[in-house]
Amino acid sequence: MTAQKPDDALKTRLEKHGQAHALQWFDNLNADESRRLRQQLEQLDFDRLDRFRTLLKTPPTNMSFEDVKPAPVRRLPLTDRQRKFESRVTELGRDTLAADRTAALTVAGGQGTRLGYDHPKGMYPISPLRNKSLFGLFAEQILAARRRYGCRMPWLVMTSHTNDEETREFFGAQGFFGLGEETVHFFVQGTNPILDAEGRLLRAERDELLVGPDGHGGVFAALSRSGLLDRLRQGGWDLISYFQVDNPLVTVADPRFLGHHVNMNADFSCKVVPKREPSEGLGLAVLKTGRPTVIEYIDVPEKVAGERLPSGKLRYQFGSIAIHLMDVPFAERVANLDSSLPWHIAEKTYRIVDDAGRKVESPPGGCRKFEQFVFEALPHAQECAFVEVRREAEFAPVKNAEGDDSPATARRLMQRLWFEWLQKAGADVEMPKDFSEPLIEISPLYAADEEELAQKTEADWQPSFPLLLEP
Ligand code: UD2
Repeated sequence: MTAQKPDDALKTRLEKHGQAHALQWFDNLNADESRRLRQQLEQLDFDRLDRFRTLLKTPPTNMSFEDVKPAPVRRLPLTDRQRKFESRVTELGRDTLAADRTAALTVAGGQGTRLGYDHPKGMYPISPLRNKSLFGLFAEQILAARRRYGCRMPWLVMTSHTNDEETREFFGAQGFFGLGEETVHFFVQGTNPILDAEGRLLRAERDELLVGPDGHGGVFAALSRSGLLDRLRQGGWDLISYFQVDNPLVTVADPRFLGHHVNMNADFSCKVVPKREPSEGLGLAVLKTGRPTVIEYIDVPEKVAGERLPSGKLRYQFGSIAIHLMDVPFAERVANLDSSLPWHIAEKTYRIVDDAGRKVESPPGGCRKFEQFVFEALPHAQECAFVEVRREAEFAPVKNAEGDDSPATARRLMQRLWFEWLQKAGADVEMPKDFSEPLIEISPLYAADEEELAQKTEADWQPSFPLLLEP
């Protein structure tokens, strides 16, 4: 077989778009390799590539904060009157769940580099006693919601080119966690070429371009491309409960959040918590030129992030924990926008194949990855409910192998919450000081929240530990 070099049309395109160096990659390839590489180059979106190259040449501008104000937030209730209002809103959320309008969506396409786990992050065994995976815990919540509210709640799982196959195999091996295979829908997010600092294409292998997932903001295009937006519409689901794969404490079917979203006629909503310190890695909930917006923490100057009110509280207090509700028509609108969401550039290090065909490590931070963020769809929303939630009850991110935001901190937070539930249910237990030995686990199928646990618990119950509550 003769090697397939780029034809004249592709050659001209590569030269015109500053990628002539890719032509020399073909010099030492066999027929199969050159076909593979040629196909990838032919499928490139050269307009987008040009946009990336322009972005690399454009010096970053500091965002203006003159037109930025803290966002109005639906706060946790403190007074009886507020509590009454919250219960009415929560009731509305329960009705919404019972009306079978909601689908669950997990973004699980990230590369999980910081955790150092060599599989899709959702497979990570996180629960303290049963070692259930993140996916397994979400599945139990979805099953529990289906039973409680009598709804069908499909589950949409966004994967990426690197972890799609393994994710599907895992679900298969776990029997789809009893959810029914036909109710779980995988869809693969898009990829972008990863470039060097000068905007040149790079190779991961001799016959393979270096590409990376396009960020969780790729969810809109991927949902549309996969036909899932149409399926949701046809199935009568017009609301999406969106969450990240890295938070085992997320409440997938949260009536209070849904209630606020529906009550405000919002089309994209965000859960927020007060930031622990100005530098905490949470996007800031703000109004920019009067429009609800989340600004990623790295884009917020220290001075703004640290600004304090006379009370000592941060002026920009609320950060997004990346749990959203979005309307299906809103997702359709964003997927069909003429101009794309903004692109963010991350500086990364990868194993690459250099122009001479050798496998080498790129210069540290020498590769440029282009990503979109889901929350940057917010300015396209008509209305947004920023809803404050208790951090300890809803946010246990698993990002790093050790230290902060690690499996160890997440397990501690989960167990602390379950102990609180026990205490509120009247059980005679003290909060342990130390969770180095696993002590407790409550399956969402046994009790999905403290009220459900209270219904199943006798006052003065003296449980023994380790305590596993499952159906
Ligand atoms: C995200 C938010 C941050 C805060 C924090 C809470 C961004 C940019 N920042 O920070 O404001 O809310 O979460 O934990 O999002 N993912 C994909 N495809 C991709 C990239 C990511 O599916 O191409 C998924 C990934 O699998 C994970 C989630 O998105 O579930 C978050 O990704 P991350 O770890 O990059 O976000 P992080 O920690 O920088």
